[in-house]
Amino acid sequence: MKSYHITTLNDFIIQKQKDFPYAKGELSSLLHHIGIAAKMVNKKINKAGLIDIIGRSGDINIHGEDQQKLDVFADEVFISALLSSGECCGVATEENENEIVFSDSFATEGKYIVCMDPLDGSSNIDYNVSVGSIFSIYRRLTPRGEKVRNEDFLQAGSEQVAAGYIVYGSSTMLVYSTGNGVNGFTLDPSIGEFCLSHPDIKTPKDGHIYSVNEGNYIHFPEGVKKYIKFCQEIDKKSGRPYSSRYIGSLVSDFHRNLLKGGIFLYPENETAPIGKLRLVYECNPIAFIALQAGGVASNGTSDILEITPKSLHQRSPFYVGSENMVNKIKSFLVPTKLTR
Ligand code: AHM
Ligand code: MG
Repeated sequence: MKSYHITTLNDFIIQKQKDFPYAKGELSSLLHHIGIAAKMVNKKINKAGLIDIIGRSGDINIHGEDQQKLDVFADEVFISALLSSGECCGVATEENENEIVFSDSFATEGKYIVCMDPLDGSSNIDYNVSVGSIFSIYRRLTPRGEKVRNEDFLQAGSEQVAAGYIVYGSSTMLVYSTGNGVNGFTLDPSIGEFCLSHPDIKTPKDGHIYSVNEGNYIHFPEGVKKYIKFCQEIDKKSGRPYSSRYIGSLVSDFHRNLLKGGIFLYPENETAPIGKLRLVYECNPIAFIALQAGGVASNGTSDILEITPKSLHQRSPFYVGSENMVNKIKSFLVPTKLTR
């Protein structure tokens, strides 16, 4: 008989909770609420071409960039979902200069803080290109019952309890890890549920894809230029150079490379001297997923997860993906760093 069994995100979260006998379901509830918010954002993104939502909201965010209407919507939806979970006592997002501290008595008891990029790659929305949401969950440092402080949000990425992303692509997927492997769920729009589609994702040790904004080539450090030239040489095994693939949407570029094998790099360059991507809510959660899937993430000299952030919106160079590829670029970067 044909089996109709599916495992939904919620089934999976509950099954996993049973693996931890002392778990009280707080993290499960938080993940469940992130899943709900993701469905709301997904619905809005799907309608972006149909209703008058495409385009700029007219506001400039704290980084001086135009805010898209969907940026604002996604920010509000995720923050409300996290507040109503009752398990989260504060949130830091790309769209807000300072952390948002939940002050009602219910939320101040929450055990977790969340750092998020609610809608990454949003400049792509007008052109129907995939975008994503990225999240990172930490245990609070301040005692429960008190208001959380800035330092709660400035923990090294190695302290993450869970992290994940949603990619709003040709289908919508939620990928997350609680530190025990990586699992991916595809949204079935007919039933409105994320269904387990990619259990226990392992990224290939090696790959043939490099993802970088090559338009910045002349501004890159010498080591990065040399690595790009290396990628363009004939690979002995395949008989062809590596493939260059760059969407310009971190979640989508990373997701493809996670499944196929590859490297994503956003180095420091003359126009972005410390890199572009944000350590706390872009690099750290993506690095957590990469490591859980068997990959590597570095800023060129240090493991991303070992860096203690000094500020919420700190930027970092970012090299992430298949182990052999990231190690290869690091071997190009080291001598360059020493001589610069
Ligand atoms: P955003 O957070 O303002 O959307 O910017 C982050 C995005 C990433 O998704 C992507 O990897 C990168 O910026 C692309 O930058 P560039 O256009 O400089 O290549
Ligand atoms: Mg972003």
